Amino acid sequence: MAKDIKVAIIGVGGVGKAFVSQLSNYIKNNASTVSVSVVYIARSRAALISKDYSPLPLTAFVSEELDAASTEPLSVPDLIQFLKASGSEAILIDNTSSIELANTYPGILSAGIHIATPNKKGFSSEEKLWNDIFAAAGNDGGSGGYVFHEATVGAGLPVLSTIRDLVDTGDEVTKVEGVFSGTMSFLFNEFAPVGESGAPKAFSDVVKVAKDAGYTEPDPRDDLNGLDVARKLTILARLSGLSIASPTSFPVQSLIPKPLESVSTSQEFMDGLPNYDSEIGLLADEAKKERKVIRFVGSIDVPSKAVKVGLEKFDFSHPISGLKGSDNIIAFYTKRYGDRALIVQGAGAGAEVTAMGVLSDVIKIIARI
Ligand code: NHO
Repeated sequence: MAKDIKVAIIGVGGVGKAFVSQLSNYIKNNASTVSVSVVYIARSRAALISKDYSPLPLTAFVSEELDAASTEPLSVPDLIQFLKASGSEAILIDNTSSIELANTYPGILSAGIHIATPNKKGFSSEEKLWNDIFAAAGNDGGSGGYVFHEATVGAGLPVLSTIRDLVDTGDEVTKVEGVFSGTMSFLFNEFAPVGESGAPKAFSDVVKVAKDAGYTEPDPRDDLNGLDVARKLTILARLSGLSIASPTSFPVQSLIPKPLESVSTSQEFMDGLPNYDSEIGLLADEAKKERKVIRFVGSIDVPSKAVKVGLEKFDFSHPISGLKGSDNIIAFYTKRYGDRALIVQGAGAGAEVTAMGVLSDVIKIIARI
């Protein structure tokens, strides 16, 4: 008999829409072995609820249907009760970036509901939340639901599954380093390309191009402050066995000029940024004279417990220097792999590849229940 699984989706933005489309295809292609019904879809202010647990239609218009919906979303306790009352295994997909929702994961997991999410907040905030989530989860033999969050680092790239496999099979991770932000990757691949001999670009111009093309957050300071990368490093460091209090408990270099930190609008920030082009331009020029480029990277040195995020110089021939577009690259140095790192590289940002990471987690959960 086909496994019967109920799914609740919270958050239908860029990633959520791509996820709904990919899940719809998965359901069609696997109808003979799994019966997956999406019974709840919610955004901040409205929800679609299938009270009799029949599957909600997963059309390309889910977002518009939510816009038109007048039903209030359920509170988390009510959602848990609704899913438990179905009598089936249930998976909650959190496609938001809400810390309030992430704070409720321990209770959701304790109720036996599984979670798949690209939301970094639950895994990269205070260490207590991380501990509470994994104490409640069934991942390591406990009685709670399974929780998977592959897309919190490197979107759909197999980054977290790789580090888990290394650790679970008895290897020892000694160092992890790489480019973890698609936005930062794009900015520096454009601003300081390898061997570029033409006129140097102004950093503020590159930020403007990236902003206009939608590669940055609406306010580019949310990319340039380094916190997104610090959150990803926190997750990887914890999986490598380090105790990390929070994403601000280690050095994180912000690329926001101090006087522009407090300006109130994104436009004011963009207007002021050209005044600071010379500082970062100088760094790039100095690196070029050494046949190097600057890149915004993160690294974890496990034996010395050192985690840091910021600008570093790399030889023209280094794999980090040769990245293209908004690709990520993550190098794992371990006892088994020795000096030659295990490298994962590819598109690390964007709705489709992030949604793929979430769906692959859903498929892993389905295989385990
Ligand atoms: P959106 O488009 O803002 O959508 C969020 C949705 O959640 C909205 O519909 C909003 O109404 C809803 N929502 C918010 N709070 C809610 C609540 N409490 N209850 C109900 N609904 C609520 O965001 P995205 O882009 O779709 O992102 C969704 C999640 O995926 C976020 O946690 C984000 O951090 C995560 N994520 C996105 C990406 C990406 O490429 N878009 C990536 C990873 C994770 O790999 C990607 C990445 O790291 C990009 C990064 N900027 C980089 O490397 O440069």
